[in-house]
Amino acid sequence: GKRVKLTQVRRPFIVGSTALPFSETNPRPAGVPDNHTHSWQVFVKGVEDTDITYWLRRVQFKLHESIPNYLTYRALVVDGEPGKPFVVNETGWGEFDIAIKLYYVNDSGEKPQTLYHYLRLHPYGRTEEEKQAMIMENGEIRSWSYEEQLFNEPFDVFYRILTSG
Ligand code: SLL
Repeated sequence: GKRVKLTQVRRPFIVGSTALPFSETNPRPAGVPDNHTHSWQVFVKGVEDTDITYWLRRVQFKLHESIPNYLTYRALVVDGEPGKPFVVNETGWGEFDIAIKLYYVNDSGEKPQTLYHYLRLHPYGRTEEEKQAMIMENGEIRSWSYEEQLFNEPFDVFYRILTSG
C-alpha cells in the first residue's frame, strides 16, 4: 500500500475511569474482599459513545500487581464491538496507574501504542472546585480525559476507512 502524503487524520476518543464507593445503593458484591472500598471501571470509548471500532480493534488494560491472579489477570484484553466502549470492571481499595495498549485495525498498518491512565477513587485537584467537578450527582468519581488519536500519512486503504464514515 501507499501512504497518503502530507495528510493527517485525527480521531477524538475518551480514556477514563469511574469509581463508586460501596454503600447501601452500591453494595459490595458477594465474594468481594472486606478491604475493597469501591467498584470501578476503566474504559476507552468514543466521544458521546460514537463508534471507534473502525480504527481501534482491541485494547489491553494492564492492572496493578496487587490484584490477585495477576499473572493471568494483569493484562485484560478487550475486543471491540461496534458502538460499545472497551471496558474493564473491577473492585478495589487503591489508586494506581493503568497501562492501556491500543491495537489498531489490521488495514491500518499501525503499530500498537501504549498510554497511561491513573485510576482515581477519590476526588483530586488543586482546588475545592476542581475536586467537586470530579464528583457526579450519583456520587461517582470521574477521571476522564479527552484524547486525540493522530494518524500521520495513513496508508491509502486505511485513509479510505477513516474518511468513509
Ligand atoms: C498503593 N498506589 O500502593 C497504591 C497501590 C493498589 C490497589 C494500590 C487491589 C484490589 C484487589 C487494589 O485495589 N490495589 O485486591 O483486587 O497504595
